[in-house]
Amino acid sequence: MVTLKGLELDQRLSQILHRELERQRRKLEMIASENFASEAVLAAGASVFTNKYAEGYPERRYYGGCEYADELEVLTHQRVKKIFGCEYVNVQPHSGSSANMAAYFAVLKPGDSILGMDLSHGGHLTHGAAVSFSGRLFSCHSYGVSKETELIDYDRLIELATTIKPKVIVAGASSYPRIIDFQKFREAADLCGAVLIVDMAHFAGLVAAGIHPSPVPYAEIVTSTTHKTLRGPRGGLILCRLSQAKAIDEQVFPGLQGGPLMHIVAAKCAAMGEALQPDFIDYQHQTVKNAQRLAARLSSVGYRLVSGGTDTHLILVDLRGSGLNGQQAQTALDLAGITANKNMVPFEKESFKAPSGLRLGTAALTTRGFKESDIDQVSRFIIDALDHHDDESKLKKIAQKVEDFTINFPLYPGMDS
Ligand code: DSN
Repeated sequence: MVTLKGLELDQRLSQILHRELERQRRKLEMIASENFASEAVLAAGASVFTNKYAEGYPERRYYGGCEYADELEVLTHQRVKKIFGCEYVNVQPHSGSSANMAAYFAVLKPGDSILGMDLSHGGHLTHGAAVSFSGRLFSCHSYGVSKETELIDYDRLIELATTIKPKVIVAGASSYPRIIDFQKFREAADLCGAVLIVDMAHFAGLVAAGIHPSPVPYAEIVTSTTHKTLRGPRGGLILCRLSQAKAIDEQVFPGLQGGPLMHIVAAKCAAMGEALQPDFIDYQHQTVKNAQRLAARLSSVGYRLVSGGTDTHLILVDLRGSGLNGQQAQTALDLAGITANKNMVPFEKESFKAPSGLRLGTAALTTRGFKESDIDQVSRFIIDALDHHDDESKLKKIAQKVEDFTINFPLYPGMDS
């Protein structure tokens, strides 16, 4: 049982925490946007900064008693700037969505136009999807990938930029497995005088390790989450040029948020400290090698991968023609102890509730120490589960094998009581 001091008498909550820990330990976590934060990151996030109001910014607070909050926020700034080489950073956004909202509000008025990546081609809800605040407040247009290569169609991007003349172009994606060419985005933005915003949430860890090109030299504003490949707490960041700093700060607070979550800033600080260590670079390289191994193994038995493979931490399997859709695949994998998510694939006509794709990522498994040979075994589990997607008893047997295998990779050993 997980023992958290003070929770001894709260049996119901303790049990939920315990079951979630065991779920994470015993299953294969392959959601491309998830990872396992270190115990240090978890400890900082559960620290006494939970108690502190610190509206404002270092040395410009609206509350007393902020001397250590100031020290913490400044240290976090220093670490982020060292990692990404940016001129300015705001570490207060509660999430990637709120980071994107603040970035838009800093440079746009309601009704202004945005050119972002189509959700079904790999973009994110906040890049202009009709159901998100972005699509509701702004006039949104989208670019996508080429039908032939499934890589971003940069010629079409430039064509759209020159005809639509958006105020903002957004680069970045949630299910695009390839490196993004920021120089091309800069060219498109310069052609129409747009501000370039890059949302690097998925690949921020790869950028930190120098595996993916950095958007910082190209974009006026770069947003990110801190919990994906960056392996920190759930939260957001905004990097920007000094010329945007005032507008960004004003939009985060008081524009969108009140008090920052200083305990989460502490956890971001811990994660950034880890990202500055040499083994973080090894970790990111291994994550990509593992994704490429997974891609090779699934391709070798006939699964079609969008764009043919990956340069990053994720792959997107196109299940059309395989006899099952993304929802069926997700359910079968879940029963087999493998956690992943259904996803749209470019140009598909299916509903987003039962799309044709399956997105798989290797960031979390790599944190647990998985190497390529372990990914070979993971691939066999996935193939076996998809082959037997309608055989519940077989899927349960696979789940037992998954657990026997996965439990050998320690996760939070210090949490055992
Ligand atoms: N929802 C996240 C993902 O899974 O990619 C992006 O914010």
